[in-house]
Amino acid sequence: MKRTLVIVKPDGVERGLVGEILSRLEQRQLRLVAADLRTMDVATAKRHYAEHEGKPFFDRLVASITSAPALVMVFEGPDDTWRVVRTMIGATNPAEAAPGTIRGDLALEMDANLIHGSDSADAAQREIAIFFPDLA
Ligand code: IDP
Ligand code: MG
Repeated sequence: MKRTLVIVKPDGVERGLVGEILSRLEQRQLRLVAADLRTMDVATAKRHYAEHEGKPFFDRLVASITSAPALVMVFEGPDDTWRVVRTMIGATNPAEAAPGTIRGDLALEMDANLIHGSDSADAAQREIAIFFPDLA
């Protein structure tokens, strides 16, 4: 799987970090193949985060990702591009994310960790199909 889904979440868009995040991914030589600034509806957010349904943070997560525009993108690179992007994003909890990663350099809180990246080849395929059915 050479493609992966990346979302600059509403907190990243609000903070004006779209340029910084895009720039890091592009400088890594990942290629932007689709992008859409959209306010996600609740049904789409629940579908996207289906694996987390029932967890204590689920409702807050859905509320947050649907609260304002997010930049939904597809990036393309070598095999397992999802893994390259995940490494660049850093740990889910920004307080524990390594320096040099997007979260480790730009975020501090779990509820405002800026960015989503698919966490497997299957997830990449599934998530791209949700947001960009024409690419699937
Ligand atoms: P990921 O974004 O690094 O893939 P996931 O475990 O898939 O992390 O969780 C999705 C999102 O849900 C996280 O990015 C974060 O915003 C939120 N989240 C995950 N775990 C927690 C938690 O324990 N408390 C609060 N929010 C969480
Ligand atoms: Mg995840």
